[in-house]
This record gives sequence, structure tokens and C-alpha cells, in this order.
Amino acid sequence: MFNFLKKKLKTVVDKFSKQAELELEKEVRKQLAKETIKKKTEEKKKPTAQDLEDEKKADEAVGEMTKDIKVVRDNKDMQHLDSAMEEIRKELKQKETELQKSEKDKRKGGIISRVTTAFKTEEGVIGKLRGIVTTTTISEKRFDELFEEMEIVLLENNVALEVIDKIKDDLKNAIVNTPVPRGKVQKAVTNSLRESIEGLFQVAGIDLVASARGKKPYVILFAGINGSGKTTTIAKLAKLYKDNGMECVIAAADTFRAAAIQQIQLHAKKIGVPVIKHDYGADPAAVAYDAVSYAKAKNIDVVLIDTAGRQHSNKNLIAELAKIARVTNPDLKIFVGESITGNDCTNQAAEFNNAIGVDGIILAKADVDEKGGAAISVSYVTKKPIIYLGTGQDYADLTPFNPELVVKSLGLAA
Ligand SMILES: Nc1nc2c(ncn2[C@@H]2O[C@H](COP(=O)(O)OP(=O)(O)OP(=O)(O)O)[C@@H](O)[C@H]2O)c(=O)[nH]1
Ligand SMILES: [Mg+2]
Repeated sequence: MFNFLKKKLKTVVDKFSKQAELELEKEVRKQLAKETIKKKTEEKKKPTAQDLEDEKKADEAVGEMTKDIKVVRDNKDMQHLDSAMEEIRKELKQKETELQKSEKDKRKGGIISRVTTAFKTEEGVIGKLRGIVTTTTISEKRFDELFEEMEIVLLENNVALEVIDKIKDDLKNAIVNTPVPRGKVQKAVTNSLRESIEGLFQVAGIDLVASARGKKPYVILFAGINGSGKTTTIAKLAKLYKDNGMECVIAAADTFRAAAIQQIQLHAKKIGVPVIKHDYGADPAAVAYDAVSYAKAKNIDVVLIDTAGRQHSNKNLIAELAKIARVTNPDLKIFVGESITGNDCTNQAAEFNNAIGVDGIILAKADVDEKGGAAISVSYVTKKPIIYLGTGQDYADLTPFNPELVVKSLGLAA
């Protein structure tokens, strides 16, 4: 899962970071240039011949010392800035002592004070440089332009719009509103993406086995559009409960699709769990009700209600689903979505949630989903947890969902 998105994301993050880095560099240079011009205009006043001679000597003395500052100005990190400051301080002390020894005339004070002033000016410049280097950020306008490509990658991979907005806001906060040292943009971008994506899964998860131990019978209703993976997921869960020493009964409440009852019976036989069924065309609510009664009578732990696939837009079929829920009063309503359908899956989950109130989501066919947009988005959009990912057609192909899995699969782990 996420293979395609992972690859694309890496390329776009690299490119974004490089461009943002250049942008930052440009911005710092612009500000430094402004600073230099300001300094030059401040310095200009009419010098006397004496001044000129003193200035020349002072310049020579300062020249050496300011070499480091120039390097810093060009492109150095803060560590270099600090060591340059230290060096210059030491050199100034030395120069002062030298000059005090060699210059015996009245101008001595003049030259020394010029060196000191020159140094102070440079120290002031360094202070400003420090300010510029540590507080410069790229402009919001340029950020928006640079983010466009990332936005396209996220859209192409079925990430929902509101999720893209959140990722963008978080990233803007991390590199526009917060100064990032040069050379550290890529790290800042990766960290921001990781935290932003982790933040998409703030709803509490559901442990299906532990929850079912807390109530008997524990009734779970499964819903979703046609072919999303409901029946297969129910079979996987029946096996999971059995493996955990719990008894299940399956309600064959898809009385609509041809062969649906045979399909679930076949699974049930393989796993060794009973099925409650009526004829095709029967009221699915009655089938589900019978399954719950059977579980109560036989002291069975869990009732799994299989339902026919339906579109959220089909009012009659949604009303039928609501009736099943009314009659059986399930402990959990699970939306089973098809991961590969991306944004459609996210929208359907939201619609089913509006229509019948969903407690959790299982995303089937995650094994064939190279993009993963639904897994990234659906929980944030619906505020419901993803409980499991269906990762194949075997009963064991059910992977508990956790956000670290997403972050790791996207190559964003810390
Ligand atoms: N690769 C893969 N295939 C799956 C997964 N889950 C289900 N399938 C396949 O998807 C197809 C449809 O699965 P079903 O379980 O019948 O889906 P359904 O939602 O019950 O379908 P309807 O009852 O017709 O609405 C079957 O061929 C399954 O084997 C999964 O996690 N991975
Ligand atoms: Mg089915």
C-alpha cells in the first residue's frame, strides 16, 4: 500500500525542499544587500587628510578580521557565525595591544578607536546578520506557488481536499510562519508532513475482540456499496473471533443479490460458524433479528450481519438499512469501503455516516491500492476510526490499522 504515493511524495518533497531552500537563500541575500546599502550610506561623511590616513591603517587592521564576516555573509550557518565572532574578538584584543605598542604619536587613540569602532560596526552587522539568518522565511506567496506541485501529487493519489488543506496549513506554519535554518528545510518539511498525517487520526480506535468480550451477544452491522468487500470481511472477522475463542453467528441479510446467501454459507462452512438465512427476497431486518435471537438463545458471543451492497443515494435501500439497525440495535455499525476507490470511498463513508451513523471503518483491498488516499483521508473526514485494512482474499488478511503504519509506509517515519 502507498507505494505509488510514497514514490511521488519523495520526489515532490525533494523538489519542494530544494526550491524552498533556494527561496530562503534569495530572501536572506536580499535582506543582507539591503543591510549593506544602509550601512554604506550611514558611513559617508567628509574625511580630513588625517582621517583618511587613520582610516587606511584602521582598515588594514580590520581587513583581516572581517574576512570571516564575509564568509558568514556569503552563506554560513550559525555555528560558523559564533566561531567567527569569537575569532574576531580575540584578534581585536591582539591588534589593540600591537597598535598601543607601535603607535606612540597622538593619532594612536584615533587609530585604535577606529579599529574598535570598525569592529563594533561589524559586530553590529553580525548581530543583524544573525537576526537575518535566523528569522528570514520564505514568503507566503512563494510558498503557495511551491506547494502547488505537492497539491497535485496529493490529489492524484486521492487525498481528500480537506486533508490537503490541513497538510498545507501545517506545512505553512512549519516553514513560513516559523524560520527554518538554511540547509534544514527538507527535515522541516518531512517532520511537518509526518506530524500532519499523524494528526489525521485523532479519533480513538476500536478493539473488536476486546469490545465483544464486554457484551453478549455483541452485534455488528456491516454496510457499504456493492462489491466493496463486506462479505469477505465478515468471514475474516468470524475467523478472528473463533481464533480468539469466541462463538459467532452470521446473519445472511443480503437477500437481494443472487448467490449472496450461498457465498456467505460457503465461508461459514469453511470457518465453522452457523448462518441464519431466509429466502431470497425476504426482509433482511427479519433475518438479522432472527440471528440476534439465535445468539441470545445459544449464548453466542458475536452476531455479524451481512447486508446487500447499496448506494447511499438510494433512499429505499438506505431506509431498509436503517430498519435493520432499528430492529437489531447493533453495538457497532461498520462501513466497509473499497480502499482503491479513493475519494469515492471517502465520500461514501461520509454519506453512510450521515444516513445511518457509522462507528468505524474497514478498508478492504488495501493490498491492491498503490495510492492510499482513502486510508489517509477517511478518518479525518468522517471523524471515525479505521479499524482494519483488508489486505488480501485469505481469512488472515486483516491488518489492524494504526497511523504509524501510514507514516512508515510513506517513508516519513522519524
Ligand atoms: N485483494 C483483495 N480482494 C478482496 C478483499 N476483500 C474482498 N476482496 C474481493 O472483492 C470481491 C468482492 O468481495 P465481497 O466480500 O463479495 O464484497 P461485498 O461487499 O460483500 O459485495 P456485495 O455483497 O456484492 O455488495 C471478492 O472477489 C473478494 O474476494 C481484500 O482485502 N483484498
Ligand atoms: Mg456481500
